[in-house]
Amino acid sequence: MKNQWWKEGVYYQIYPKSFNDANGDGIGDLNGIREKSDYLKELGVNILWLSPIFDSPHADNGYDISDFYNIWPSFGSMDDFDELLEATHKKGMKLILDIVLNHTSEEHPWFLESVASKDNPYRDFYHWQEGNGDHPPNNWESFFSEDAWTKYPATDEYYLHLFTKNQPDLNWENPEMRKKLYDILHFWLKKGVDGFRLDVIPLISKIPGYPDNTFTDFNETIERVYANGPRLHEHLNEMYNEVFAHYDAVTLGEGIGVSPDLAPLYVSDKRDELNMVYHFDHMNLDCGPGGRYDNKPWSLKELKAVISDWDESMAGDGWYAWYLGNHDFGRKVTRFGSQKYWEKSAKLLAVLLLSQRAASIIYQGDEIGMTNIRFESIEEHDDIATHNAYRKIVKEGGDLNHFWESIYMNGRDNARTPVQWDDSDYAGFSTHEPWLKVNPNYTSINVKHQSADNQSILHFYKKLVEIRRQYPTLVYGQWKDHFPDHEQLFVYSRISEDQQVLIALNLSDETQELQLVPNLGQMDKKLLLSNYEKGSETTLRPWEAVMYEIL
Ligand code: TEU
Ligand code: CA
Repeated sequence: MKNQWWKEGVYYQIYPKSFNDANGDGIGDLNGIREKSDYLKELGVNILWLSPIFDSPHADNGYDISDFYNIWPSFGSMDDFDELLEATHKKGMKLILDIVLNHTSEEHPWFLESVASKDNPYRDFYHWQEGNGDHPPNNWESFFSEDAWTKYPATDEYYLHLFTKNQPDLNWENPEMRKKLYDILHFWLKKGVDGFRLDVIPLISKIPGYPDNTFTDFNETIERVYANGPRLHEHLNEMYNEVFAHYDAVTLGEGIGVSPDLAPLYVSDKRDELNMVYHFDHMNLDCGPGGRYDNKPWSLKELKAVISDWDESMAGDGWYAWYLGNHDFGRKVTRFGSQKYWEKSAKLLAVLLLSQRAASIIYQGDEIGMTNIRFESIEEHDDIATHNAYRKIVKEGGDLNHFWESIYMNGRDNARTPVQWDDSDYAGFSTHEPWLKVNPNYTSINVKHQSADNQSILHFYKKLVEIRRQYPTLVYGQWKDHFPDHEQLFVYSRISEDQQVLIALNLSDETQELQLVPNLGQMDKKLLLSNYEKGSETTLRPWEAVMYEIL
C-alpha cells in the first residue's frame, strides 16, 4: 500500500459560518479563518476542509449553491479567499473545498432557465417529470421529511429534489451539464486548492424511470434507491479522467449509502474514481427505525464491528476517512462520551479518532470538548432539516418528547453553535450577536482557558496529533481488535513491521479490569499517552485511555 499525504494528513473541518467572525456581523467569515491560522498550525492539523463557501441563499447553509464561481458575500470576497489560500499554504497546510455536485440552489441561473419552459436548453440539466394524475411522479421522500418532488406551476411538471425543495437535483445524464461541473472543478484546482469534499456524491446517478421505493427503512432506501445508481461509477471515472487525473488533489466523497462491501468500487486504487469516502455506519448506531429523529442507545460492540468491517474492507486496497461527528450530527462528546466524565471522555474519543487505519477528521470545537446545546424552542433552531422534521411530527401527531430527546442528542444545530474562543461576550466568536446562539457553557469551555492549561483537552489533541505523525504505524499499520465482544473495553493494536502500538480504552463510567491483555505486565513497553496522571497496568479507570508502544 502506497503512502500518500492525503492518507496520513490530519484533517480539520471548518464550518465557516460558526468558526470566527472577523468583521463583527455575527457570521463567521474567511478573514476570521485566516486570523486563526496560527492556532490551527499549532494544533498540528495539516489539511483544512471548509464547508461550502460559494454564493448561496443559505436555505441549507451553503449546501444550496447559486454561483460556483463566487464566494458568498457574508463570507468575504474572492480576494479574501486568495489570501486565505496563500496564508494556509505558507503555513504548510492544505485547503480543500466542500462542493455540491448533486444539486444546486433553486436560485442558480441554470435552474432559473430550466423552469422557464419545457424546451429551454437548460431544461434537461435537472430532473423534470409529469405527475401521476394529481400525484407526484413517484413515492420518494426527501432526506428532509418532505416529498422529493415539487410541482412548478408554469409547466405543470415536477422537479426532483432529494433534499429541500430549494435544492433541485442535477441531471448527470446530460453531458453538457457534466462538462460545466468539470469546468468548475478545474477553475478552483487551477487556483491552487488541494482537493474537494464531494457532498452526497453517491446520489448523482438516478434509476431510470424513477421507480417507486418499496423499502420502509430509510437507510435501506438510501443505499438501494437513492445512492449507488446504475451510471454512478461511469460518472466518477469520467470525472477522474477529465479533472482529477491532472492534479495532485484529494477527493473525499461523503459516502452516504456506501457499505463496506461497496466502498472498494469507489476508492480502489485500480478504479480511478475517488481517493476516499467517509461512511455513516457509526453515525447510524443510535438511530432507531425512524432514523435520526428516533434516538436509541448504542453499544460498543456494534461500534467495534463497524470499525472492523471497514478496516477489513479497506485493508488491501483503498482508503477511507474516519470521524466521530461533523456539522450534520450532535457533538461527539455528548453522543459517545460521558456527561459525568466529560473531560476524560473527550480525551478518550480523541484517541479513538486518531488511531484508526484511516484519515482522521477533527471537527471544529471538538478539540476543546464542545458539547451539545439545549435550545428552549423550535424558533431558536436554524437547521431546515430540524424545522421540517418538527413540522412533520406535529402534523402527524407523533411523539414530541422523543423527537426533542433525539434533537438534543443528534440535531444538526448542536454542532453549528459558534466556536468558543474565550469567556468574553459571544465567546469571542464575534462582537455582534451571532446567527446561532452560543452554548452557555462557553464561560468554562473555551480555547483561552485550555491554551493556558497543559492538562487540557486541547493540549491532549496536540500531543496526539504529534504522536500520529511520529508513529506511522498509527496510520498505516494493521489493526487488530483483542476483545471484539467486550462491552466496556476497547483494546486494539496497530502493527507494522518495525512498530507496534497498543491502545486500551475504557468506554464506561466504571473501573474495568485490564488483565484481559495477556502478559501486558511482562511486555517491554513505553507509555506514549494517557488521560490520567499515573496509569495502572491491571485496571482502567472510568474513561481512561492509554497508548503504549510495544518495544
Ligand atoms: O449531507 C447529507 C446527508 O444526508 C446527511 O448528512 C444529512 O444531514 C442527514 O442524513 C439528515 O438526516 C450533506 C451535507 O453534509 C448536509 O449538510 C447537507 O444538508 C446535505 O448533504 C444536502 O446538501
Ligand atoms: Ca462576519
